[in-house]
Amino acid sequence: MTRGRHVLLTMVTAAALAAVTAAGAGAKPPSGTATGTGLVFMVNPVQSSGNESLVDAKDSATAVPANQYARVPLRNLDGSGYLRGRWVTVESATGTPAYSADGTYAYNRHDDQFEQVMAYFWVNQAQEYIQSLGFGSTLPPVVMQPLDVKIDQFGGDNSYEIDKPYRLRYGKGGVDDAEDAEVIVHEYGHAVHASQVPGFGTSEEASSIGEAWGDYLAVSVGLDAAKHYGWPVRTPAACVADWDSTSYTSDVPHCLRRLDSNLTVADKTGEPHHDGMIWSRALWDARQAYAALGKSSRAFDTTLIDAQFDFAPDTSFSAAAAAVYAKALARDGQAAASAVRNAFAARGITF
Ligand SMILES: [Ca+2]
Ligand SMILES: [Ca+2]
Ligand SMILES: [Ca+2]
Ligand SMILES: [Zn+2]
Repeated sequence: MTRGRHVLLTMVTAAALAAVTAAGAGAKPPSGTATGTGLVFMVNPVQSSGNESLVDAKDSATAVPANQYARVPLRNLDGSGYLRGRWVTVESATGTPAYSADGTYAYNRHDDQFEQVMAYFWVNQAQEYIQSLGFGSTLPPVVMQPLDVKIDQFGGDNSYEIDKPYRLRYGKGGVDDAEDAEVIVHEYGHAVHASQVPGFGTSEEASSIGEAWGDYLAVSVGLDAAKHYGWPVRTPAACVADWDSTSYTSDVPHCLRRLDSNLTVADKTGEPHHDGMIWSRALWDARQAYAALGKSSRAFDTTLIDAQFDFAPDTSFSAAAAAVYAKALARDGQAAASAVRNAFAARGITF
């Protein structure tokens, strides 16, 4: 099911991140800062249409109906005409870089520039979501720097984050990875952890938490955007990468992974993408439990991200769960904290 995806992941070095963060801190936006518009998928076209029969058809423009694109604002552009801005800088090793003198970036999926627009919009969206929770204002910043994003025709069906230079790379195997916002934001999730805890992910359980968090953030940012823009969600909310996974899954609904598996620690295999589904299910359950208590998913996400600052680079599930519990208790009260404890306990994670 995981097909080796993201196995090339390594982490940002603390020094590299600190250097870029310091350079970006306090810098004023350039005078040409502008909001453009672009066409993007509404997370992904399987999720927005509910049509599990959509196929890549060799990147054909007509494989996805025109009504599965949405016109969105592209915020925080630097005014250069390229997809460069405060929170993301798009590079492409495939095709001409998107350029617009009037801020309009309307491409279809067959155009190399479409993935560039997707990457710009969704990385910016993820950073804006995290900031909307208070990170970078009332809470410490998370990433908060222009991230280099490269769209790369390197053949495999894989995307990853690398540390020299600090950037995200999206491959073009099967459905182009950057045609699915859940793949884009999953990778951004690794940058989040690297920003919060330099070197995060040195134990198998920490790596699993990294994969789980990427999946969870991808779904959470996508659902938040869908709510904000009024986009339909016609596949199970817990399904990750509904569109990218059509290239390599036969079961319907197509999902790279899900947040609602029944895995527990008894099912561990030692493979982080697999074992991450233990952790992501606990996050998903805690999110629902917050809702049952009248607390928002934003409240849970704030608590979760804040707790992640306290994770050791080589954390165990147990120690990380205890950190989430402590943060929930401090921020949201005993009932919320107990719900968090129960969600982890149901996965066999106790502390
Ligand atoms: Ca494409
Ligand atoms: Ca792909
Ligand atoms: Ca999805
Ligand atoms: Zn990953």
